Amino acid sequence: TPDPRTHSYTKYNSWDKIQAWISSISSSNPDLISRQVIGNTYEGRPMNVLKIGKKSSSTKPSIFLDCGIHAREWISTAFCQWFVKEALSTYGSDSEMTSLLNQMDVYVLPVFNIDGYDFTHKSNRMWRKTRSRMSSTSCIGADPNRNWNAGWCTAGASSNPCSDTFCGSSPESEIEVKNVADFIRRNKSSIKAYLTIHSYSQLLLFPYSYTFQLAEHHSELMTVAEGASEALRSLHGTQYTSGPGAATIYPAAGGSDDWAYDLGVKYSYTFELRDTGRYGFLLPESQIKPTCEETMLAVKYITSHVQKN
Ligand code: ING
Ligand code: ZN
Repeated sequence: TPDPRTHSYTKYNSWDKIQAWISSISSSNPDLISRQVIGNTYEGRPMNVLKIGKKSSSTKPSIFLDCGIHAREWISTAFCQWFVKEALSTYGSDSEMTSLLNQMDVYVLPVFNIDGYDFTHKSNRMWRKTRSRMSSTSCIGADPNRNWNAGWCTAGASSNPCSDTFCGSSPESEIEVKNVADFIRRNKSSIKAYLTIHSYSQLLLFPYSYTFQLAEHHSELMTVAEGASEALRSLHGTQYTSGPGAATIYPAAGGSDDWAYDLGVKYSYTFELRDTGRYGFLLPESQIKPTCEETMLAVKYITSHVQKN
């Protein structure tokens, strides 16, 4: 495996490069990273979760972070790589990161929808869904952010397999969703926060998206989101809007943050990173660094709050 120091964090890396990076970064940092395969994708690619934190004999409270649920949202996948790099390089010097990794573990899934991500590099840059096949149709894939068992397929989702928001044949029909849901269910007692990274629109969303009803912890979730957005804005002036998904972006059932919240993970957030539409999904590589830097501030704001609560 290549030296992880040669990995570029300011480029949109192919799945092959990210896979090699996952191997090399974990074997180079055995004291802070352990990795586990939580299952394979539809096309058979291994889904690796990196557990980042100081080793402990007992189970630590944890945070789950995923990137790349949607294939074309390349800035999202770039962020998970950036997060891992920053965690390793600032542990021991940055007091916030040191305390986070001493007290908690962060589970990072660098690319959720690997088959789709690979397809956006090789065939269709604007692909969103998984790459699963059904015998009943020639249309391919389901929307992995409409496939969770949270008001499944009741709003802002389609039962047409050819739609970009196809909810799938049943909740967790997509093996990638099933693998992650199983992992979160298995580690439910330790997981205090669920963070999922999408693009674009510059939003910090929280439950609910499947209903306009306010979440039980609405005011705390809103206060934390506003604090995180303010921290993000402090670096480059990038403005974010915070709020529940249904009222802030659009009603959409079957999303991962609503599912995690209803399972009992109180701090459940969906980030929609840069920009607001000038480049959209085609955000230039020159914006990877500033976007990841500002997003780190928001993520650290949330993790600090979770640590205290
Ligand atoms: N946006 C999200 C989507 O899946 C979302 C918005 C968030 C929906 C949370 C449901 C729950 O449509 C993007 N850009 O993917
Ligand atoms: Zn998305």
